[in-house]
Amino acid sequence: MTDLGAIKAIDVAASDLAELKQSFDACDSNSDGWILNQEFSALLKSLDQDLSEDECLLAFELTDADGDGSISFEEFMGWWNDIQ
Ligand SMILES: [Ca+2]
Ligand SMILES: [Ca+2]
Repeated sequence: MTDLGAIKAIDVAASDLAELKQSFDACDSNSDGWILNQEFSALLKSLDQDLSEDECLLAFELTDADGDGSISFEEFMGWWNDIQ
C-alpha cells in the first residue's frame, strides 16, 4: 500500500527545493556557487528597496552562519526558511 500523503509531501519539498535553487542561482550573479555580500545585498534590495547598506550587511552576517564571508546554498536555505 502506498502512502499518497507522504509522496505528495516529498513532491512539494522537491519542487520548493528546485525553486529555491533557482532563486539561489539568480542571486549568485557570477555563478561561482557562493553568494557574496554584494550579491546578497542586490537580492535583498530587490525584495525591499528601503533597506540600507548596513541592514543588508547585518542580514548577510546573520545568514552567513559559519562566518566564512560567503553564503552557501545550505545557509541560503536556512535564511529562506526564516523569512517564510
Ligand atoms: Ca557568487
Ligand atoms: Ca558561510
